[in-house]
Amino acid sequence: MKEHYPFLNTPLPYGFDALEPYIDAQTMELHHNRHLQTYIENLNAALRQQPRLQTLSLAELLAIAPTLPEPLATTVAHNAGGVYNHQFYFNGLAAPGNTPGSGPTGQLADAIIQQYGSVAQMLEQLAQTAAGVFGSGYAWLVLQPGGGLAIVATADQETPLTLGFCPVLAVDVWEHAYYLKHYNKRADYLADWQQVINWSQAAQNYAGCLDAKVCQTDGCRYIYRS
Ligand code: MN3
Repeated sequence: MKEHYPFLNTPLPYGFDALEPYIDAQTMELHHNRHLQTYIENLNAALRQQPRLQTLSLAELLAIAPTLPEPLATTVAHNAGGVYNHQFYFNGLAAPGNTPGSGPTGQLADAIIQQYGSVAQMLEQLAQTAAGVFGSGYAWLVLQPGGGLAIVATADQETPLTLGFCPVLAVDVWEHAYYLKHYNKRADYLADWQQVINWSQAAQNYAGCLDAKVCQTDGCRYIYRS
C-alpha cells in the first residue's frame, strides 16, 4: 500500500533503547518523536490545501517538487526529503544483538566486494564521505542508474532520489543524530553506527533497486512505486 497524505509518524520497528550502547535511547527518542515528527507535521501542513498532491507517495512528491511554484516547491522538497531520509535511516538500523559481527549477504555482498574489495573497505569509504559532509546531511551507499554502487553525500534533506540514485544504506550525520552521546565526535558515532546497521534491510533495499530499474533507449532510471 502506498503511503501518502496525511503522513503518520509510525513507531520505530524497535525500542528507543534497542541500539544501546551504540546509539543512546534519548537520542533515538528525540530524533524520532521530535525531529522526524516536525518534518511530518510541516509536510502535512504544506499539502493540506493541495488536493492533487495528497495521493502522492514521498518519492512521487520529491520527483514533482521542482515543478511546483515557490514557496511550495522548496517546502515540499525539504519536508518530504526530511521524512523520506529519516524513515530510510531509521529502518536501516537494528539492535546489535540482531547483527552480531554480521554483514551483508547474497547479491548485495557480492556487489560490495566486487566494487570495494571488502565490506570493511566500503564502510571505510562511507565513513570518510560522512566525515566530510560540511554541516548537516547524510552519506549513502547507492546504486547508480547505469549500474554499479557509489558512495555519495547529500546536504541537509536532499535525497539521492532526486539525483537519480537508488539508496541502499544511509547514515544521518546531522548533529542531532549523535551529539548527546558522541558530542562533536562524528567519527566515533560513525564507528558505532556500523555496529547497528540492519544488513537484511540493506539487502532488501538493494533488491528493490534492481526491481525499480527501468531501461529505455536513452538510458536507465529508477521508478519508485511506493
Ligand atoms: Mn536526523
